[in-house]
Amino acid sequence: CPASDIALPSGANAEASVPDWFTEARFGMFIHWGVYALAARHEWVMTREEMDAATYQRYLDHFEADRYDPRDWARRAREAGMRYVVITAKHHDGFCLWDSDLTDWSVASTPHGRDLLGPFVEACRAEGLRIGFYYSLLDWHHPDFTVDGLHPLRNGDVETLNAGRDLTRYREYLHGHVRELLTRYAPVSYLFFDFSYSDDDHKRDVFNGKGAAEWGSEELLAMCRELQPDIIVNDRLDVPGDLVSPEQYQPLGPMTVAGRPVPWEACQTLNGSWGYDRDELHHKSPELLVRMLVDGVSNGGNLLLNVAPDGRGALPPVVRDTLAGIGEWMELHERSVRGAGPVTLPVDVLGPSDVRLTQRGDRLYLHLFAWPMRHVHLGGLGGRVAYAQLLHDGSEIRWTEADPTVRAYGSGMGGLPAGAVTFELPVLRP
Ligand code: FHN
Repeated sequence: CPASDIALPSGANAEASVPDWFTEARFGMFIHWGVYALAARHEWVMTREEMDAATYQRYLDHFEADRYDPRDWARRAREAGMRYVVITAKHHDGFCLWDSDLTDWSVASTPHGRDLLGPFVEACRAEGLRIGFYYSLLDWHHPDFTVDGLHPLRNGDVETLNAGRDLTRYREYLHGHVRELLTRYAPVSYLFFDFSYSDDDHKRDVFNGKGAAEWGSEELLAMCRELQPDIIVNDRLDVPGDLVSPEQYQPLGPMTVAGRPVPWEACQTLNGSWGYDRDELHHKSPELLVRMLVDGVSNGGNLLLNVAPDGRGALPPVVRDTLAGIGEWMELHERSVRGAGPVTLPVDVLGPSDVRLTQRGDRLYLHLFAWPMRHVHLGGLGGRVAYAQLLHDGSEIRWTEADPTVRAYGSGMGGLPAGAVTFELPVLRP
């Protein structure tokens, strides 16, 4: 697939790199959870319905999280094949899942009352998962965060509201929060900042947008690296980060900056909503999600798949079933994505387009998205293919140099887990 060279976005740089654990993992869990789960209609409910703090307070007053079980979340993430987890420590509403020293707008001021991040981190580490925090740069509750075009109070008397607000104080709060997260819950492997909106005049003019200057991004990034030298920071601080972070789309090819492949991670929802939405019924199938994972790996990217626990802290049944479905495929096909990436061998696929190739070492993986079987001819490999088999059951696929076409017939292919049918082709070194 042609590399999709991208203009240098604010958060990507030609020197972007990530530690091996990230590309080895290839698959992570995103968790959007906060008091907005009680509203059960959107994580932006505070601003979409222009709620002031007094109105939004009802969600804090009823946040019991009595079914919160991070060990269940962590176990299901691992069984689905995920190897890192990124949770919304603070979203745009400013509500903190931990008992911060810097604000009372946190879980400490709810009926639940206890730190949520500590048990979460402990449960994830017990499952061998890397820890990531999502932290919103926006804060629609903080008294020094200036009212802009996205703020819940944007239609009020903005000039009067902003008269007493001092972004310098907010910047100190923001940096203090990140320091709390990186010290209280160390080691933290990944920080997902979200989001800057100043990279064009429209965003500045319409939204009175905010970016690196308002966040103090250079200084913030330096502090993160001082506290956690190996941490991954995404590209939404409005300064170069360690990876590119496509939002709900799959790049058409390897992402390159100045012609050099850069690490990237697509974040995707299960159903179009990041936060718990009681009425959102259109969930992506395990089959589609497996294909998104394979598609991303074939282009050198990770998939960060979002789940949204409900207002009591439970994963909804459809989420549990979807994760289990992905896990069934991963159990049989894990080595075709874990630590795998784009094909470097000089192979070309002659046949249907619903095919992806991944490679790990000297093993080539041919993923067929459409079933029943297709004939797929892999040109350019010739006699270098030592053997060919179906990955899920190790059954041989007859392969000859004279006829390097993958064929598998038979009704015996029933009962395969949803997703891609994958062939493994050990390739002798060139
Ligand atoms: O506004 C947020 C949104 O709620 C969600 O957190 C996503 C996740 O990447 N980020 C922003 C939208 O791009």
